[in-house]
Amino acid sequence: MVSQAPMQCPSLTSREQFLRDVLAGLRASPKVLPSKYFYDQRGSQLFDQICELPEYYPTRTEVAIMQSHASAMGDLIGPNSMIIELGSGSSMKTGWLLENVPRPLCYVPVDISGEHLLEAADRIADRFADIEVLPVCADFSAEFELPEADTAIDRRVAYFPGSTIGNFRPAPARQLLAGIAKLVGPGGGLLIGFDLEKDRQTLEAAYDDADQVTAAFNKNLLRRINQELGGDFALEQFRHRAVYNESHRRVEMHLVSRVQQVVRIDGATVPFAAGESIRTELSHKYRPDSFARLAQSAGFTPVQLWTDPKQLFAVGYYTV
Ligand code: AVI
Repeated sequence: MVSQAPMQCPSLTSREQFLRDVLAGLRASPKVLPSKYFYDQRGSQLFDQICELPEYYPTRTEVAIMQSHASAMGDLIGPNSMIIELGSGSSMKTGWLLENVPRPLCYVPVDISGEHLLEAADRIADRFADIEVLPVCADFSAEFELPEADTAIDRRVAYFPGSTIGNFRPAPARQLLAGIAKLVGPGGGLLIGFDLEKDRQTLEAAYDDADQVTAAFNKNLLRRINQELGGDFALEQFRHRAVYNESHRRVEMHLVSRVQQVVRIDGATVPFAAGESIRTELSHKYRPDSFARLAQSAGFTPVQLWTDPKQLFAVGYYTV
């Protein structure tokens, strides 16, 4: 059953805020653009395509881990739980978990995109008639209020799949995890997917695929600036670059200017030297122990970790 309470979505980022963020990033040295702006409708479609690419191992590996270990995860979570999925999107990986958590159970998908959220909530409610589904339209990286469940809840468990935590630098990642610890409270849990450190070749191929889907995803940010902010980026004058920065244990995505040029955005001018780059995304990779330290610094205690046979990806359970 999906809650009938009226759902209010916070207003999406305004054009002014988008423009402010873009100009501040392009005036910085080195130039940067926030990766949260990747995900307009086209960007979300391209991201879905990325998840299917042979080079992009994280999605299928995480799904395989969930398929193999959901029963053990469900046992750890236990009955009378509220599962709060952060950035639930289409609730793709949720089924395996919900099938395996003992009842009674309440599921709270949290996403900024109201349309996506309600469709996914309906699908989950149709499939699991005995689960109370309470969608919340919110930006999970900011504070938001949890709904009241009909049945008494023994614990709250946040589910944060997809290695989205890797897109945050260490300090904001710690802050986000500390916010999750506060949300679930004492006795609560966190089931989280994160990407593991590995060889440079595998990592760079995952972010620079042969079919150039990731390149299109990266350049979509410039197309979006053109469309929504009246920019005049010539997309063919920028090259997609993905590089593993080993000292920071992160893959960086860049858009590199092929020539010296000046770009105009809403009356402002942004000069580029030939070869100058805009950094558009960071994707941090962890070792089991480095992630455990991060989680501990945010108030969590590591309970169990599941990985795949090639140790490409990990899903961990932590409690407050
Ligand atoms: C959403 N996030 C976890 C993806 C990642 O792997 O960092 C975004 C992505 N960027 C390029 N490919 C996928």
